[in-house]
Amino acid sequence: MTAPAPSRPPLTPRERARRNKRIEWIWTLIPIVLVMIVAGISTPLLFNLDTGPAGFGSNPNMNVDVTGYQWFWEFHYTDPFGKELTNGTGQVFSNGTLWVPQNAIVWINVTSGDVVHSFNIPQLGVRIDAIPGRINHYWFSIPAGTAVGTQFLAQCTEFCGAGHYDMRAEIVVTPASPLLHPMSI
Ligand SMILES: [Cu+2]
Repeated sequence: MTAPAPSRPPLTPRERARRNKRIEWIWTLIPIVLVMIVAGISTPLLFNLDTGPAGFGSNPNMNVDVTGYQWFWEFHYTDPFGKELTNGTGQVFSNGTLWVPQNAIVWINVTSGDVVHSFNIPQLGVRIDAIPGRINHYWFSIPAGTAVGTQFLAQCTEFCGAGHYDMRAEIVVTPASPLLHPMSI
């Protein structure tokens, strides 16, 4: 018969408390540091949603009122001061096609004329609800290097009735222009 292996003497309450404290500090401080890193990265991006991307002031800006109807999208163009933009023939609205200059920051004010819709341009990362009686703001820009004439597809992503499947629009890239005449392609 062999003697049992000698076991370590049990920790005193004071030793146990000291060790617990060390691990408590470790698993408190590491998450705090991680949360601060995530917050530091994401906070400016959150503000960008409201103010536009950093350095956008050097680009021309345009506002587009986007209104969803059963079952089409209507676009109404203005400059940053509310002046209507036209193609020279007095046209300030377009249906089904949104003309966007290459270098513009496009601010969209999205609403609906009837039921709830949702304006979605998957390739540009745009998705925002169109709700009657409410205006939702968002912005997007055309990625650098995109050729004139490139088209992006927009579509309604909120089921809104029989014609929902065909409630699309094209975003067409026009030459960069400080004149902000988005329809004169
Ligand atoms: Cu719809």
